Amino acid sequence: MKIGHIAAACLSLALSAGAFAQTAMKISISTAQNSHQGVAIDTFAKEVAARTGGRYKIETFYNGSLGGERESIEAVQLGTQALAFSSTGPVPNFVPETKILDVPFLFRDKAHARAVLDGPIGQDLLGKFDAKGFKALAWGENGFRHMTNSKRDVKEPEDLKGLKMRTMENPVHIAAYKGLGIITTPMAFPEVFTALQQGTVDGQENPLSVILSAKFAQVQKHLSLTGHVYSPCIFVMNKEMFDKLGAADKTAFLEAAKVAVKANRDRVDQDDANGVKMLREQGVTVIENVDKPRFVSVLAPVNAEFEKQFGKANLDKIRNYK
Ligand code: EAX
Repeated sequence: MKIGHIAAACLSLALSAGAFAQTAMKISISTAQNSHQGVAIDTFAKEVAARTGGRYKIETFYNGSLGGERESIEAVQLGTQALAFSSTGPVPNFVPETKILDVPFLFRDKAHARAVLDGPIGQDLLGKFDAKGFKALAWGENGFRHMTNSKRDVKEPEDLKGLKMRTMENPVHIAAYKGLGIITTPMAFPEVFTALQQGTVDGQENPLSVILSAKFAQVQKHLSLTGHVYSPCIFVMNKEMFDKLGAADKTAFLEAAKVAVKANRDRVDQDDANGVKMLREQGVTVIENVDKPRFVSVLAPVNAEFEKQFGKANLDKIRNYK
């Protein structure tokens, strides 16, 4: 072989090695693969691979196998994990501005919440993550949260008095549930099933998507469709890792997150449509006619506190968003 041929062979080898160079990045969720969050990260992984010609491989982890949501977000901030898809439960501990989204009875329905998150208010909040070491790629969805317990039917707030319930590690939730007379026990999600099973807590609250995928029907006999708070999800990425991407790859990651959110929301809609029937078949008593106005009026003092903390004008901006 002539020198020129060897050089050409080396070059083509280098090029093909370059073409196959693959960067692996981890993403995690606390729910099962067969869930609205599993659909989100599976779709994201597929879309990133397709949009970067396989140069980025997103490795997916389910069921809190890399840690609970707070631990995952911490890992993303530190850069020991590239990405996470999480509810906003522990997020205010990192980006306090997001607290406002978890105020009870703030959103009328999912369409309202999605419009706010996809509009200027939500996009502005995504920008607040930058200063904390994150690139927030997109808002996703966990869903409207409902209460379950092992003790009794809950139709009005008075029925909650003295119930010991697991809450997320979210200061807004904790304040509100205390206002409803609940004995609050903040806990990371991977511990919840066992805590319910062993009776450490009587109940918990989560969207139907989570109640179904976590198989809570095995340990909770009463569900009330309280819809007391909308629970967003979010795609977060380590900021340095995002900043290192080329312009086209940045777009690929952002677009992949958008497609993933669509799949995620579609699955929440599907779970909301089928969940009650499925849970009844699994032996859960479902109270659909919850006295919501009563919940809102019992929460009035806590709400006044939130209006002071977040500004009534800011809350109204979300409430009245069209
Ligand atoms: O993100 O911690 C919770 O209750 C969350 O809703 C759940 O892990 C799904």
